[in-house]
Amino acid sequence: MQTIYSEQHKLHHGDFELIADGLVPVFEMPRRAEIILARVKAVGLGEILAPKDFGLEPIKRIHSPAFVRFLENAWAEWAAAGHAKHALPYTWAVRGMNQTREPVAIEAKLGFYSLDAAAPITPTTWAAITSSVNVALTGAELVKNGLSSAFALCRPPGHHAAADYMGGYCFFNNVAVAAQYFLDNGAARVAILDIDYHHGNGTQSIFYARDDVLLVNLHGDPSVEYPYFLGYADETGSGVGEGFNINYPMPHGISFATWFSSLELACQKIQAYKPDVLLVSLGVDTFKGDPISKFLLESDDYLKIGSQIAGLNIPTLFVMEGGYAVEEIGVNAVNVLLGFEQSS
Ligand code: Q9C
Ligand code: ZN
Repeated sequence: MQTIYSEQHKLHHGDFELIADGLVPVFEMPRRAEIILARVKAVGLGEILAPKDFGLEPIKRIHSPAFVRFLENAWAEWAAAGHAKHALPYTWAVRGMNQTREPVAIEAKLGFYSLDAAAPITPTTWAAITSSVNVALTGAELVKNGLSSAFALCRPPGHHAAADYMGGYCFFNNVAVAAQYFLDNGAARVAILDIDYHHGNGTQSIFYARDDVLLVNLHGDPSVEYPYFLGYADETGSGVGEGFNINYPMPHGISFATWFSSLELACQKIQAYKPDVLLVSLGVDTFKGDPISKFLLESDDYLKIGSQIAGLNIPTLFVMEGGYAVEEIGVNAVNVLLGFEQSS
């Protein structure tokens, strides 16, 4: 399997994120991608390619022009306002406040375009987030042109980002942009399987009213787990999209066997949909050693996940999402790919 990777990811390295304990050093760091790349090389997974530059048009198929403009200009506006530390939001438009009028002050724009304070903007974040989308799009192009699989080693991740908000370490929704690219280049139906520990709220909100994308999410129960405000089982899609969004929320501490039975159900739904292509939002924060998560998967379990996905026999693009047990992230992520290869 070929891996698409760009060194540009290193240009995004926030200093702090806000969690219950206050501002803490970021969990989503450059070393994550470096460890995964090292493991790809160590096991000889396949060729490693640099991304092509697809420009902003494919991004604007998913993200609003105003949000793209915000991200492009955010650091310059933040610096011009006299701030030197990395930009984080701190005020949000909740029920009853104006959620549609873009404010002028950059401090307010940050809240207007975000879900939380876990996506710091640095002077070079823009270069990293555009390169991460290009990594996903380059993988999509390879699969569109006939490869049976590819691994987009995206960083920063994307599945918490919606059409017009960032959050949860995500800025652009890499998997959503890649899915749209397939649809714009000949695919009639695509499926997205999101196995990151956290619900992919951004991807869900982007495709919620559509029937050309089947989205299946396996994740921690949002009543007790981030992102808290989306990801329940009764969210099944709207309008023509009714039935094309499927959530499998699961409680903290569930066994791999129970988690895997949800994966089997997910694969049945995907099989029945007969997609032209499958995209996997590949998070390995389901690992027992993950510092911010509460599932208990072990490294060998990831081989079985890859094998199960291979059983679908659909051209597959893996898109990297979360995973914060940094020393083990390479073994865990690449085990999914090895399990896939061994059963293909
Ligand atoms: N105590 C991804 O995995 N903060 N994002 C959660 C937990 C945000 C995770 C706080 C977690 C975002 C792509
Ligand atoms: Zn996650």
